[in-house]
Amino acid sequence: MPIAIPAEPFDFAFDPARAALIVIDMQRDFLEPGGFGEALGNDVSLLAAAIGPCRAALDAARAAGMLVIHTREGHRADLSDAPPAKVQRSAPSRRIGDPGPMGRILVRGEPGHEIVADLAPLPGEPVIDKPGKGAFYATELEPMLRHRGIDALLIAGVTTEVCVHTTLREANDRGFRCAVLADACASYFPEFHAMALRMVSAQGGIFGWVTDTARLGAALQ
Ligand code: TIU
Repeated sequence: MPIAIPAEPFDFAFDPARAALIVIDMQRDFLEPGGFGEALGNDVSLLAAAIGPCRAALDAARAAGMLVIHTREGHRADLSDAPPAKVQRSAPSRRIGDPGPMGRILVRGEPGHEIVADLAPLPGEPVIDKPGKGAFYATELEPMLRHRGIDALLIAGVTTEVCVHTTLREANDRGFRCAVLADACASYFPEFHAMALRMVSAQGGIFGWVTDTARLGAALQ
């Protein structure tokens, strides 16, 4: 049954049976000290605010029987899928692949690459490992959504202006209708978070809709 969630710039209508919640990169590497985010010079504590709302979104989506997909940014141990230009620009303190307190930075299989414990995927929930900022680039995400008849996405995670926005833009160009859950996203730059959200819903919803976990939870009950 289609439902409508209050959102900006206007109600976001979707059928939960044809929608997915995508939780982007809620990994220790971005949220905890000693990982990729801190190596880039960021205060990682700024991202903690998104954990509770992500959990609320997961609880609501799971209870409604919606498809839930998690993503992780990271690279093969030999860095063969890491563009040199990306590795070179990751060097303020430690580079991608360098050893750190949570293992090698942004490398698959290392402790830092894991999703934070509160948001751990449940058995059967797909986890997309992606080498880029967008979740569609060089991954199986698009066929996974098409095969299940998904046409609407609810997007949460970090960071708002980097991996959330890149994924949203990729999804929008592929014809998916997307709503960003504002409180379930966060940035190392609060002003970027605010402006990234405004960019989504401006111009009549140029990239999609903006809503929040309270409005999602109420609509799914
Ligand atoms: N640096 C930053 O803001 N973000 C990333 O590098 N990746 C994600 O957003 N996941």
